[in-house]
Amino acid sequence: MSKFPSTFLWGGATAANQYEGGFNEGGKGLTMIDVTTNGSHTNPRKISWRIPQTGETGVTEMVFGGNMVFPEGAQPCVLDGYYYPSHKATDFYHHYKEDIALMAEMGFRTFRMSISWPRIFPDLESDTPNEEGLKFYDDVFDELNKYGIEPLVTLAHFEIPVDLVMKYGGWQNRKAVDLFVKYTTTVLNRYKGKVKYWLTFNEINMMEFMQSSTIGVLNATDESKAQAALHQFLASSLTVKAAHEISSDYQVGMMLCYMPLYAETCDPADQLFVLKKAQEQFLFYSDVQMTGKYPNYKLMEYERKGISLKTEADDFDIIAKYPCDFMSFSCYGSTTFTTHDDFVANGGGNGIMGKKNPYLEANAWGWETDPQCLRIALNTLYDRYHKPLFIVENGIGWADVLEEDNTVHDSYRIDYLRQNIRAMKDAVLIDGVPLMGYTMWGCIDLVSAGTGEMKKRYGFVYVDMDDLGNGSLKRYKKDSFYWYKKMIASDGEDLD
Ligand code: BGP
Repeated sequence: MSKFPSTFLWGGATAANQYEGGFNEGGKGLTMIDVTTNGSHTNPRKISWRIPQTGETGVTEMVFGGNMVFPEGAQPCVLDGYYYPSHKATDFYHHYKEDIALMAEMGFRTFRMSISWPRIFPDLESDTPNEEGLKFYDDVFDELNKYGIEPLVTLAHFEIPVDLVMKYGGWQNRKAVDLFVKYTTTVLNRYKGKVKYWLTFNEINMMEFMQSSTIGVLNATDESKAQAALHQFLASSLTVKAAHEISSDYQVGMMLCYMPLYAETCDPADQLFVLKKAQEQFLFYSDVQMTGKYPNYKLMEYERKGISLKTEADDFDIIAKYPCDFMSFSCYGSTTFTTHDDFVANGGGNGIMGKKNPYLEANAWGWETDPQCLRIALNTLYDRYHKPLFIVENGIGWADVLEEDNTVHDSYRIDYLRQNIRAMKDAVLIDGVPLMGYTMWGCIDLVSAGTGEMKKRYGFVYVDMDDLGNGSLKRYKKDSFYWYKKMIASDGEDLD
């Protein structure tokens, strides 16, 4: 047998904050990404702010793996003179019909997208959702259903409302749980019959590396991160509960940023280091969301650090009773660590920085591609949780070139996909891992989350737009478009 089952959900993935645009249309409220400027591989994105009392304005760098310090009283806001890529993004808001037709042409069976929370509740406190926002997603789901494409909907993908951050201090405040569950219950009720698959928090563990757009805790500490994590676990479990009550068709997944971690040497110290890293920054989040239980290693860590979680009586029961139905994850490559003196974090990757792996190649942003990462990831995660898996992000960013005849020859992307899908196939057809589907990240070109650039492109479809938002927004099919279409039509058999 060399084919995937015909029910396998092939598709592509996007997120509102990088793709949707229309940031001030249809009554949408502001998110933290809407006040985040563009940047590059070497120049970090920045969050702009104003101090209302003094009128002083400025920007603070978004630092991966570190905290951001804002001046006293600073309020994130949009300022003149800066470029904010999310405002237009690649304008799914006005192009959804054209884009969905392109997805259908490739044979997509699923499309991962996110709902922007402040498009539904621009006023977080209100009990009345924004009908125009609800209607937009109704139209999108109807369009997908017209082609038999199953929506896979992320409820929170870096679309954190500015009000949540400024009024409540983000997810460290328990109030975030109620506000979020009000929003998720609203959309779960509204889209019953149109959507089956939901994801709660995109890359929930990304709060380890980047806090402003995930938990909205500016200047986070270990304690506030721990509290925010508890609140997101609770909100996720309450969403699972609501989903199951609303429709027996609903399946709710968690979403982890995952990558195999390698020890550089067979020195036991390196091996232990990698094991602890994997627990602390990755598997803790899936351990809780998939098993419903806080692992001992984390509880002991909290004790050592003097962190005591503020909880209410039923919190741990709720988390235990409503774990996620399936596990989804992103995986772009792997990361290598060593404890040896010469360790330098010179290898790039999604959030976590390790050491360059001499066996692997990297793209222009330093992200190493690893032809075996999906097979290793799928086996590791299935061995740990024994629940169905879904790969909801995988792909390669590249500075694609649109030729004069409007073609894009992205053979590097085809090579990447061929290798990655082959490894995924081995995990499914040789190792027997139950996998629901595969959605390639950024199927239509969109803005990079890390750098805010357009030139770090992932798509099967090129969108004419540059790093400063200039361009016609016209769509062009790349060579990989035809490759993916052929591959899906053969149920993954034809990888040539
Ligand atoms: C993941 C995010 C996505 C996406 C992707 C690629 O962490 O979930 O939103 O952006 O990484 O990263 P980048 O856009 O920085 O290349």
